[in-house]
Amino acid sequence: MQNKGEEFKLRFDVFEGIFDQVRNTPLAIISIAGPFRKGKSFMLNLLLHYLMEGQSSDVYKDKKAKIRNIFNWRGGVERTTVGIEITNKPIMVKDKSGKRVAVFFMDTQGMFDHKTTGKGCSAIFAMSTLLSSMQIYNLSGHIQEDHLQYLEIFTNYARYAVEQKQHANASTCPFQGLMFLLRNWEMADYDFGQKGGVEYLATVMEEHLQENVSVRQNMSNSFSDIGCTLMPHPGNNVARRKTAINNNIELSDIDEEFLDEVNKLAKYLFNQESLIVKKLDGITITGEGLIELAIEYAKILSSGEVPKVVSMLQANLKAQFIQFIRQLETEYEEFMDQQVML
Ligand SMILES: Nc1nc2c(ncn2[C@@H]2O[C@H](COP(=O)(O)OP(=O)(O)OP(=O)(O)O)[C@@H](O)[C@H]2O)c(=O)[nH]1
Ligand SMILES: [Mg+2]
Repeated sequence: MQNKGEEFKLRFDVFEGIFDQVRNTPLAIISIAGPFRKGKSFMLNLLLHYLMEGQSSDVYKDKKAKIRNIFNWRGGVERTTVGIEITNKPIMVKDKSGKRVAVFFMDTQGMFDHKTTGKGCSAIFAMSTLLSSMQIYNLSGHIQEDHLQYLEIFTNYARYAVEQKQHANASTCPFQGLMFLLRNWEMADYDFGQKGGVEYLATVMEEHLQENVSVRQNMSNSFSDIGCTLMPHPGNNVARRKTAINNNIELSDIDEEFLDEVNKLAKYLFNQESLIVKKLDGITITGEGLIELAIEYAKILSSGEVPKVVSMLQANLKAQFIQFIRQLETEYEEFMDQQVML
């Protein structure tokens, strides 16, 4: 998907060419999204390394091994990834029942990059959520309430597209995996990895303030499998690198502790037991199905009818206004019921 100002255009020829190779094969599509300049592309390259080097626990042990720059990454403040990029060749893994599944990776333009509008950010997040089986929400530090509020706005954008196509069934979540990936985790009260992440996420989800409840409900109603992983800092050889684009990095440049957690995350994402295969309404989607979905969704998201998200402040004001009107309606109905009973 290419970025033309705030408009995003699906390069249909490229998309079809990629998924035509796996027309009848189930898919696992790993997407990463979140604020710009937070190591998204770098992480995808490390996860790809796991699959390309044979999926063993030793893939991060050969310190001289270079990490391929499949997705461009670099240091500095300027945004790097633009639009949505997808790997053009499938990597085959097996699901629980031993069936072949084609894995693809999807990198996205970082949000809030000074050059993209609210609508543009929403379209990217929505499209990558719609097409993936696992959306990694990449954030630095801990989860703040505004991270969840943005997630709700962007997810609603994606839900809108699904609902337009009547793919949403009230009893099922339209989307599958959502993994909060918290980079540079420093808080000593939760351990790195998924165990600490899930415990920490449980405390975040516990919020009972009325204003914050709907954000959490919306998340649980949208994604069927929500997880969280706490990542250590990768070390200054990575973080302070003033790389030119495409400069190779060796495993020896990356902190051991960080690589251990990447290894665990990769195992979780691609292991037969926990692999999430792309489904919609409970039906497995193959390459052919994904091509059709992409065309439909691209049409909906680029049509003028999509609700316009200008800024979170405006969206919040609108949500509060709707809440206020609903409250008035309830009060009015209660009042009328009492009048009838009198
Ligand atoms: N502190 C820190 N830096 C990281 C981490 N992972 C990668 N980096 C560095 O962050 C910088 C940006 O990495 P990218 O992978 O290009 O980040 P991105 O999120 O894809 O950036 P955009 O495409 O511009 O949104 C690079 O210098 C990386 O070396 C991390 O976990 N912590
Ligand atoms: Mg990037």
